[in-house]
Amino acid sequence: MSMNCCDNPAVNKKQRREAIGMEQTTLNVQGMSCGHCVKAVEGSVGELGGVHSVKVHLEDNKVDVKYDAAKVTLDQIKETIDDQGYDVV
Ligand SMILES: [Cu+2]
Repeated sequence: MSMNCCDNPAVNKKQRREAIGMEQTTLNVQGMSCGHCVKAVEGSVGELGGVHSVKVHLEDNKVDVKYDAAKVTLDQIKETIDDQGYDVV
């Protein structure tokens, strides 16, 4: 009888759960024009629980967000950007 000793089901299950929960999206955001805007958006969104990373592309009016969909919703992220005074298209 052979044992598959390296296949730890607990570890695999955890990895699978994390992979499923992590979402990546790119938002179109109007009104960002300088480094202050970048800091305002990245700072406020980055402070949300469940947001893994946020990156503003100023010249493209785009914001890349990686987040855990189990902890934060896309609507909450959009609302946070809106609260900073920018328009999510
Ligand atoms: Cu600015």
